[in-house]
Amino acid sequence: MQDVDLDALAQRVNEHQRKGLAMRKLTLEYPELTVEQAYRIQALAVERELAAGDRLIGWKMGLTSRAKQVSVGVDEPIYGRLLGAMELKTPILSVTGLVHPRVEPELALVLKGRLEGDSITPRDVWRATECVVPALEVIDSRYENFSFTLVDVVADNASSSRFYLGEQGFSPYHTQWDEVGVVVRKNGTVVQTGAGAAVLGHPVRSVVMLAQMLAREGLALEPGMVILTGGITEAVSVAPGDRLQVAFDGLATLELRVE
Ligand code: 0L1
Ligand code: MG
Repeated sequence: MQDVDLDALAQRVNEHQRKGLAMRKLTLEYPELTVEQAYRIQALAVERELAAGDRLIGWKMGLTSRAKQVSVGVDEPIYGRLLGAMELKTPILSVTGLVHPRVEPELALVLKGRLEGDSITPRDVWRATECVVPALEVIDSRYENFSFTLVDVVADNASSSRFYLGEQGFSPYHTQWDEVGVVVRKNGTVVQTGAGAAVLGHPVRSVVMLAQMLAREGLALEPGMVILTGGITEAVSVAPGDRLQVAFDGLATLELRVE
């Protein structure tokens, strides 16, 4: 087993996240890094932001679709941490400080109750949910060419970068979330389509799984937190000048301007 200074790696990841600089995969240098160590690097990198004044406001689940899992060669989703500074208050994305941003439509849950433990059920999730919100996640891998292993991407906070929550929240009982259809248009052309079922069969399962994964670390989902449940379609690359129009059938259409 290689001797690894996890704090030094967290500092490296954090600096690249802050500056929006691409870096080589950690696993090229440390091929024996484990997923557990990668989550530790993620936590240590985020702690640097918290020490600098940011706030943990939620969690994201990533690699929740079979297609994404296959592309990274894994069977299980991953999670990342959402910070206050990541939230776009208006649907305008500046690519300054980003490496190679991509946008994906998601359903976000805003919690009003606490979820803790490995025996959480979908019913527990709904009871603890204030509302469901159509959302856009901007992912941005800090690795060269958006290429990484599971360990690398976990260490890089599951490619977390920015997110935007639509203005209208919906009751958790408003509709069948697995059946919500989504159409993504880029500059007027349809580039992706999908349905809520792309997220582990039903987005609520993503939150159940997140609670289970966090329970292993002694962590819980707290009231007020935002949970990004996972991409409903493949992520779409964006560049300055692009306009995305993302229609969540029967709910809302979100428009994102990229600058
Ligand atoms: O939110 C996501 O599903 C992204 C997880 C990390 C993989 C990627 O960057 O594509
Ligand atoms: Mg995502």
